[in-house]
Amino acid sequence: MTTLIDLRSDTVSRPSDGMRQAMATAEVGDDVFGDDPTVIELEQRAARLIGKEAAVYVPSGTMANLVSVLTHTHPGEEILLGDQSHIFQYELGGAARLGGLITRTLTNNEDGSLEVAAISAAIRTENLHSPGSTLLCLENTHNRCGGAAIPAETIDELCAAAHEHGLRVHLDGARVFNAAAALGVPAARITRDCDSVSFCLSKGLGCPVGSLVCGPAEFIERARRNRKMLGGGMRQAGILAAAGLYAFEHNVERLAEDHTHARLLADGLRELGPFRPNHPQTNIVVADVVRGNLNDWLAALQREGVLAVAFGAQRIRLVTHINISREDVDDVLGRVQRAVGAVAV
Ligand code: TLP
Repeated sequence: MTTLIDLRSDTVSRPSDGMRQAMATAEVGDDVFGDDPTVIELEQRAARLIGKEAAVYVPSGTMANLVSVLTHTHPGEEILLGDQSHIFQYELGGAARLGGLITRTLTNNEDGSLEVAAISAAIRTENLHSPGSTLLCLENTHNRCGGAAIPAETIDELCAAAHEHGLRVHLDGARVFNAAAALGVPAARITRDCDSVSFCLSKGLGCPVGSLVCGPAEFIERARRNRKMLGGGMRQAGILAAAGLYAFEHNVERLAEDHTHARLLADGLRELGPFRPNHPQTNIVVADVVRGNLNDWLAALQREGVLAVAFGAQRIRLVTHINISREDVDDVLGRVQRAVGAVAV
């Protein structure tokens, strides 16, 4: 029987035995009362790693972004964000629906960055007719831009452009530790000039659940109220937070392996012919299907036991993660080669 190789996302990664053990033995309290020692420790360590004063633990990356956006803004204001950003593409318009915000998109460059000139041109000052722009949202690594790792200096420049006009900056750093590994700098260097940062434990770091919002202590206190309002206050959450502490110890250093695997996968796919893959900097391979139809490919791959997702009209995404070995990559390429025969190309 062929084993399933699941490359739909790094979110599919399963907690290891060691992580489950850490969870099973975690000390807990009631985190809404603020007395779960494991959550407190996770938040303190997260804040230190990201280089901010404080952090708050939330159930998901989507909630982390929404809590951050709500905490920075007031209804009726305008936020600027990339047209390929996760907040704009995949978060169901939460900023507009729950925050009463205008979401104004700027074109993302292929490397996930934005143009400084486009930011300056888009910023509006509040007056009788116009809403004021108050927040810029960035993303690093950039998911829809093929997991691009945006250099710290570029983030600095974008932050400076926003700060010059009084806007604050939120970084969706769901995969910021992948960016740090790819760029060879500490995560805190990348996030240095951002006012708030969210990152996920449940992706490359291999936890079953959880994200953190990091920022100044006063901001995080207000963020806690928004988390509660959204229903994200959890009780004996130390059971979950223990997975995060385990991941900081065991699963950060190894992220570079996932990046090597993604590069090997992209190189192999390129040689096969029907795909035009990116040159992945991190763990996300996006490949344009240049021969055959996307849905036929997804079905043929599934028959071979390889799971991937559609990422555009003729684009496929495959993500490497902690449960994908070097042998799995070779296996995937063999299976894709077999699928070539099944798809009319
Ligand atoms: N991304 C998921 C899908 O929603 C596309 C994935 O499989 O990549 N920011 C970024 C940059 C993300 O990629 C994601 C998840 C989130 C935020 C949201 O995180 P969750 O899924 O925990 O709400």
